[in-house]
Amino acid sequence: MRFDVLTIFPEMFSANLQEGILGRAVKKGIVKVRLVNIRNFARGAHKTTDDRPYGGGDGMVMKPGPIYQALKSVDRISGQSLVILLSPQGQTFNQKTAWELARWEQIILICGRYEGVDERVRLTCIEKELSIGDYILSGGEPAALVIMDAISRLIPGVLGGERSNLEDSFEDGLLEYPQYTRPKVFQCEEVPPVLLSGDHEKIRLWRRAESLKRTLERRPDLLQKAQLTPEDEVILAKLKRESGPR
Ligand code: 4FV
Repeated sequence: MRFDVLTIFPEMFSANLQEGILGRAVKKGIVKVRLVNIRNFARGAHKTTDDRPYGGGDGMVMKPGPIYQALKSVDRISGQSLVILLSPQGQTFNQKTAWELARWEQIILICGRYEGVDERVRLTCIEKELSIGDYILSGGEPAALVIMDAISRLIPGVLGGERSNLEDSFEDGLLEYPQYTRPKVFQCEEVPPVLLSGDHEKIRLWRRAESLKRTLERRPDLLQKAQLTPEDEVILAKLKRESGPR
């Protein structure tokens, strides 16, 4: 997977591309990241990348030219690359989108700043628009990092032997079950005995019930979309009986 990131703050990515799972994937060459500084494509002595909005109003808008030229500088893998603008007006990013995007060879991410980008950037450059959530960031860079991290975990070889992403939250549409590690007792709180039993079937059932319980309590909206087995339906019915009318 190759990410090309168009930004006026390339240095905001350095640490994330050296540390953790994403950093290791970059070191292993499984994930390639190219940072393109939009300011290098700005004209004038001050290389301005923003200007005042036509029609008045607060704040500044990113100029279309430097973004357009920066994008033209990227060598695209034909038929295998997708240009994405990060903005609050985009489709909300989730695990399903991450799987869809992980199938591309090259993802080009455009990070807005200020009040956003000139609308003609959308008309001339953008193939997809994504939002990481209904809140306003000061720039698209944090959103680009979120998306690069979530997609990279799905690339074969990125998650070492220590785990697979198949048990992650949302993989099967449910929230993940509670996790425990040593010590057996912490702050007078004991690890659930079933997890110490060595009975893998009992452990599987307990974890599934905990996932369903947590999802029912915290994100009942997810249950509508989740792929539930007949066994899940039995557990869920029991949970609903126990928790009483909502
Ligand atoms: C955002 C989001 C976001 C809006 C104006 C950057 C900011 C500024 N991007 N998901 N939420 N972007 O708030 O992706 O340009």
